[in-house]
Amino acid sequence: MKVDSSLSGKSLLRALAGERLATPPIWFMRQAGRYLPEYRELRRQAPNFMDFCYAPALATEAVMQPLRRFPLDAAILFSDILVVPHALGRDVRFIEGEGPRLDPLIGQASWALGDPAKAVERLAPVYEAVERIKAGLPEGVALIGFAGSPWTVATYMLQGRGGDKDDCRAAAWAQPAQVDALLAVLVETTARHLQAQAKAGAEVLQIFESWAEGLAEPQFEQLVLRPTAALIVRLRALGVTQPVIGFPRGAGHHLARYAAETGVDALGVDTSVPVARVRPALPARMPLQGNLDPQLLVVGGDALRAGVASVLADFGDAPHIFNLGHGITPEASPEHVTAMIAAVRGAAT
Ligand code: 1CP
Repeated sequence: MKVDSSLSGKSLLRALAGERLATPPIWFMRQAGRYLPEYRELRRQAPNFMDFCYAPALATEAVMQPLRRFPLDAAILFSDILVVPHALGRDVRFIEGEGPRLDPLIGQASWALGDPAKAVERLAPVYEAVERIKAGLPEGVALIGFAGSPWTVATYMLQGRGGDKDDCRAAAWAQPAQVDALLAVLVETTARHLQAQAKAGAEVLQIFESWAEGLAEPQFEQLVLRPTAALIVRLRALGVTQPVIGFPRGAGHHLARYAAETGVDALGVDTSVPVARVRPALPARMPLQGNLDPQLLVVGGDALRAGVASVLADFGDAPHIFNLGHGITPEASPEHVTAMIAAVRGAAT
């Protein structure tokens, strides 16, 4: 990791370099999205969500929308984790009100995928969006690139949709070598995808391991720890120096192993993690990101202010990046986001 805080006034980069700031940098997962009326309006310009993701001008505008409303310290690329399977030749569709649909690999004789280098060529519009966003960012705002982890992306490819991961775990128990081969292709493609985002201007990279939950330890090792560690080794071999935030949602008792064994530079923690109690088991001074319950942005008021205070107290004197414990929901109110940011900044120590 190469983060020299003296070279940058960006608070996110300073926190990732290990500084504990009086006011933590603030951004939040899914900060561009459906809770914003201007996003819903913009989204109508490309009814097919994948087309929206591949339109650099639309993706750039989606990133800028929350920055106009809120004094945030970071922007995240507008894209989706499922552009990777799409670029590898899988059919990816989004059904209104239901979510993504892919042709499931489970049940197919061959799991052959396209070539990682070619896949990344197909993702050129994503990197063009990164360049445009970077050029238009307000001063002090850091740009985060992202990808899904190999396992999380594999779950959508295996079962063709979201929902519980029972079939995916069964496939991994039944056909471990075939699942390993799938994960290896995703490691290579994802490393190149993140490298290209870094080259185009992303200053931080986040890996979304949204489906770390419910895994027995041997499967956590096979499906999460080993592929993530391989991904980060590969990224560094490709010359990528940007800090990496890992977000293993639902990792539970495996969280400390994830922090210690994958090579991530910072750890995103979900809402269920009692940070003060878990912290002694984590690498000393590892920057932590999280973890306000997104439902508090639906509720607002005193509950929201108390929730912010409780998160700030819980993270104590660790280098902290304020965030939600998962993505903001479409039901959240933008006014509550303003109140959340005011509460974080007002509580500066
Ligand atoms: O109609 C729409 O506008 C589609 C809604 C939407 C949006 C706004 C989807 C479909 N993806 C996105 C953008 C997105 N996805 C971003 C950039 C926006 C931002 O953060 O500001 C990011 C980082 C993601 C990442 C993503 N996509 C994850 C990991 C984060 C998480 O929430 O756990 C996952 C699991 C996906 C898959 C996906 N894409 C979209 C949906 C509804 C889903 C979840 C499907 C499911 O239920 O499992």
